Amino acid sequence: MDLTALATTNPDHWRRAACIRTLTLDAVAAANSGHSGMPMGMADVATILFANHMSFDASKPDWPNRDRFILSAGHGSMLLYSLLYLTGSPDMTLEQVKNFRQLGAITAGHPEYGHAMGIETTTGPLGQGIANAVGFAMAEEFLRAKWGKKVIDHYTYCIAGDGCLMEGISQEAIALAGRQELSRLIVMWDDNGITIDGKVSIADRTDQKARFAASGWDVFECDGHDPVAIDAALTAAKASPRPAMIACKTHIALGHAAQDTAKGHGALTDAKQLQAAKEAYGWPHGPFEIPAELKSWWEGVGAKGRSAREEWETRFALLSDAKQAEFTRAFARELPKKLSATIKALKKQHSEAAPKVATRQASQMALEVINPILGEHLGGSADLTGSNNTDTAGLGVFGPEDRKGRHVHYGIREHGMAAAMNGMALHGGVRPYGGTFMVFTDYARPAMRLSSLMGLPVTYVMTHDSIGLGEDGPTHQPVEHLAMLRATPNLLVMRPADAVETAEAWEVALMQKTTPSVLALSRQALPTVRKTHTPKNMVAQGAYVLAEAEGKRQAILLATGSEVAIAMAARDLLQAEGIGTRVVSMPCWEIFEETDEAYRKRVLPAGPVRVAVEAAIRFGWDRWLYGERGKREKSGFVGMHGFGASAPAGDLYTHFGITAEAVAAKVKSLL
Ligand SMILES: Cc1ncc(C[n+]2csc(CCOP(=O)(O)OP(=O)(O)O)c2C)c(N)n1
Ligand SMILES: [Mg+2]
Repeated sequence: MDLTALATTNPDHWRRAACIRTLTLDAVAAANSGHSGMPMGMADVATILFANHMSFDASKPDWPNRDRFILSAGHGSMLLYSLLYLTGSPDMTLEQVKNFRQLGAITAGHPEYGHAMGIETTTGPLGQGIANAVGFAMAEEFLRAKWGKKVIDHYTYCIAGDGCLMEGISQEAIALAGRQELSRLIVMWDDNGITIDGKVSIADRTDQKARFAASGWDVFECDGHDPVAIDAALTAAKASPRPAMIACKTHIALGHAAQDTAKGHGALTDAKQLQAAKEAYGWPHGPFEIPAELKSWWEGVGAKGRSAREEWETRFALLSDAKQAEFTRAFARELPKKLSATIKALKKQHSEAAPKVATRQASQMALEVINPILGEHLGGSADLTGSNNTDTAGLGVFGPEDRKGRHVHYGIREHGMAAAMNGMALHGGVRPYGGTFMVFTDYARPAMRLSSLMGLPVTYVMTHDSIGLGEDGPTHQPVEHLAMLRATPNLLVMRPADAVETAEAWEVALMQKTTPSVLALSRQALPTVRKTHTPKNMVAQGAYVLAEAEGKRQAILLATGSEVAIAMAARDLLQAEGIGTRVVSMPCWEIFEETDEAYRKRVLPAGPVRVAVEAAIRFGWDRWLYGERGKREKSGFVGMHGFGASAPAGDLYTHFGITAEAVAAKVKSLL
């Protein structure tokens, strides 16, 4: 690589890009950890992208119509932090850059959503960012159709590395984007041929350009260090009617002794080599020092979009008051006022009619009344629409054929769906929900974890939530998934017992602004257990007394979802023998845990025998059986102890001993 040629052909550009390279070197050296090579290799691409193409206003990083920039190769976080600092983003001070990777700094090892405006998503788990970007671009298409070009009209740019493209999730994302013809999505691939273990070729020989093309993308390429070529590729990519991938041929750790080697991937901290690299850049300045004229040029880049932003604000102000309020409401994740009354009316109807329906069907009944009111609700399913019951009347199919459609055919791509929903929620103005079988939360898990970590109100409609799904057998029957989901911080796991609780669970999910929800829903029909209407949302209590003991309270049965009806039947058996039995429905542990002690004490008083019943493994139940004033020797569990089996649901419940009789017997053995 002839650095002198690079430096002399476009000297101004060279010095601008060197700002990113040297800040990266200095920050990584100060932290004595981090990843230098990626930002050093992609500095030229990022400089041209921000200077010539990105529409944004650094002084207002949350402007809704800004272009989005997603650094999927999150280990290269110093690229993003440098750009935010240089362009003058208010949160990103030089002090923060100097505190790279330190406790409390917003410059975390990998970019974390919420640490600073301008960090559009949390990246680090490779491949997530590019899949988020697909969701951003889908949200943009939807909102452009809904609000018109004057309100929403922007690009989504993404930098992805070799690692992002090797991860399986990238295939789901790329294929989805191709089918969706997301012409405003532009992915810049950092084609440096290097990963941690060495050359990419030791593990991969994929023709990435052919791969993208095969999925319906337009593919461009450029020398990732030639500003003119980069600019031309970006211009062409923007004009393309399909999603665009630009293969940017780069040198990892450009200008450093570790250039083009795996060593260049990580922390380049050797002082002499660092100095030599700076000399190669023609950079005589001290650590973290950006010469004033360069800083001011970069701040000019940050201010370039100000007029566009102000013009947007003027256009926005011309919308009717109602439209402005509606837009602002949706972006603030507020619910329409009518929603609560609508849910109450549905609950009342269910309590009176007492339908015997699967909760997946009850979920659809709830969506039928929610979706007409909640215009930003964008649903979908990973090829199980008819099973997950995520579609509602007149919703329409979202796609290039109809950008106002509100149900997405994600294809058999659970992981890609979850990551795309994260992107939609991050974009704002959209409330995503998506369905698959509960057992396939495994396939979506890395993105679901990020919903929780980022605090995104995504709703996961997970149907077929136990052995109750029957004949599809143990591959499809979740047993450990509730425990796994309940172990995840900042995730509401709701397992409603009937149509009433399902309507309440939907309301609870929609009330969240910074917490994702999983609705664990049954395939099999369940009787209505809430036959008396209460305007109060009982799922919002987490757990509650569904049926009180008659006579002296000797037992408390704790159950969720489909097993609540079993607990109720067990109560009948026990009461018939004069054993006073209370049934507590526990649709959402996380909320119950958060409610005040006095309420929890009322629901779970000390003394009686406690038996929990849930068609899943026991893990986690001890919290409610022994904790909360319970006693080990007076508690029991009726549920699964291993994987399920293939048979009709009723036979399975008998086979695995999850029956009213078994519950009653367990109680009696403990009395
Ligand atoms: C899902 C996931 N697996 C593994 C890692 C650890 N990791 C971080 S960077 C990296 C190599 C990435 O290679 P590439 O994208 O080519 O980045 P470059 O070395 O070019 O900077 C790996 C394995 C990760 N961050 N995420
Ligand atoms: Mg690489």
